[in-house]
Formats: sequence, structure tokens, C-alpha cells
Amino acid sequence: MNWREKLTAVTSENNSLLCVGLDTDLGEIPKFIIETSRDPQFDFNKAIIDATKDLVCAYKLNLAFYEAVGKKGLECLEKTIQYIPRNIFIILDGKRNDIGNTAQKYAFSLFETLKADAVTINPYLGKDGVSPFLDYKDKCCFILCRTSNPSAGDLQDLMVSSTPLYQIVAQKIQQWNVNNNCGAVVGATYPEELKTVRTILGEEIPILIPGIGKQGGDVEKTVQNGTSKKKDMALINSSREILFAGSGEDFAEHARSKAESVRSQINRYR
Ligand code: OMP
Repeated sequence: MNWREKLTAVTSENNSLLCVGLDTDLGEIPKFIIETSRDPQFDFNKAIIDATKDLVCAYKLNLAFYEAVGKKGLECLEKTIQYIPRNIFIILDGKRNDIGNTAQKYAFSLFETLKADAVTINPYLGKDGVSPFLDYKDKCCFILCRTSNPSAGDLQDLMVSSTPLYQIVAQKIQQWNVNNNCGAVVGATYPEELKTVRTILGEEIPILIPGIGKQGGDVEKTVQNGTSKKKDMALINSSREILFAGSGEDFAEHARSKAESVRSQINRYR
């Protein structure tokens, strides 16, 4: 099964465009887990996955939260990937890139060693830094296009021959899509730019859209501007708002009800 078949199947099975970001910050998880568990980061992830696995199309693990913990964090990353049910799409978010031979090792590490279905990639080095990832034809590569952060425009809005750079990146993503495995990352915090990118990309290229929830992006505009005409091909990510919805022993129930409400809100506008 290639990435598109897997994503389409789980989106339909769970009736969901919601991607929960497993950005498991040990400083934010409930105190009782830290005090009672020998493996708090993994136990937290297990509880969140158990509570939300029928509500999501994907889990996105931002590598920073695992690398920051050292050896135990990397073990937790591997165990979490193994624990996620096989039907759910797994995105490893490292925003990697480098010169060709190094990019090849990053691609191998994420797709072969860690078994990601999809990754996030930085396009700044140009095509030969992206190609080693795109060579994995059955996997999906989400290329940063217009990010959600306040300073995104510092570089991404710079005019290049009267076209903003992020639109040129969107055009490149379309050109690089020869294996049918490119995606784009666009922040929910910039709905007009999201609309423009969807127009450039057409109907088949998925957009990973972080920035609802804690970053304040509007869910209605995200769905209207980011999905294809069939109202799919968008993965709408929320991390902290769902993970840390509760801080007591019932934290997983709070995470579930927040995820349920975000999924319904997304579906209302589909
Ligand atoms: P919350 O703000 O807690 O929902 O987390 C957002 C997640 O999406 C984090 O893992 C970010 O690193 C990631 N992200 C953005 O917030 N903005 C972007 O433009 C791109 C990403 C990403 O590539 O996932």
C-alpha cells in the first residue's frame, strides 16, 4: 500500500482530516505521570493514542521533543511508532534537508529505520537536497511552503520577479511531483496564502496544515481554503491543544473530547 492509499483509507475509515501532533514535552505532561511512571513520555503517548486512534487520520511526531530527551527519547520515538495502529498515517516532522549524500542518510533514517509514511522537508537547498526523499516513491514528502510562525514572511514573502517566494516554492512542489509523492506545509494562521497555495497545487497534492489550536488558526477557513474540491487532501494538525487539554488523571479523556470536538468542527465545513 503506498502513502496515498493508506491516507485515503484512514481518512475515510475515521472520517477525519485531523492529525494529532505527538509533541510530547516532558515539562507539560501531567505531574502524576512524571512521579509514578518509569517511562513517562511513552506512557503519555500510549494513553493519547489509545484515546484518539479512532478520531485521527494521522499522528505527527515532531522529532525535537524526542531528541531533546536523549537516548530514552529516541527509544520512546521508536516505541511510539511501533505502538501506533498500522492503519494510521505516521508523519515524522524533522524539517530535514542537506546536501545530497547527507539528505540520503536522513531519508534512510526516517523512512527505513524509523518507518515513517511521510516526513517534513525544508526546500532551502533546492532540488538535489529534496530528491533523496522523493526517491522513496511510496512515501510522502511534505515540503515547507508557507509556515505558520509570525516571522514566516521574512523570507517566504520576499518578491522574486514580482512573485512571493512561497508561491515559487509551491510551483516547485508541483514540478517536483513526478513520483506523485509531494505534499506542502502551509500554516493555518495564513488562510489567504493557504488558498493561493491550494490553487497552485491543484487537487491531488496533500497539504499538511498546522496552526489551529494553540496558534489560533481559524478552522473554517482552513478547511475551505486548504482542502481539495472533494474536501480531502488536507491534514490539519493540532498538538498542544489536544495533548494538554487536561492535566489530571483523566488527561486522556480530556484529550479525546478535545480531539472529537476539533474533528467535528473540521467535518462541519467539509
Ligand atoms: P501546536 O501549535 O502545539 O498545535 O503544534 C504545531 C506543530 O506543527 C509543531 O510540531 C510545529 O513544529 C509544527 N509546525 C508548525 O507549527 N508550523 C509550521 O509552519 C510547520 C509545522 C510542521 O511542519 O509541522
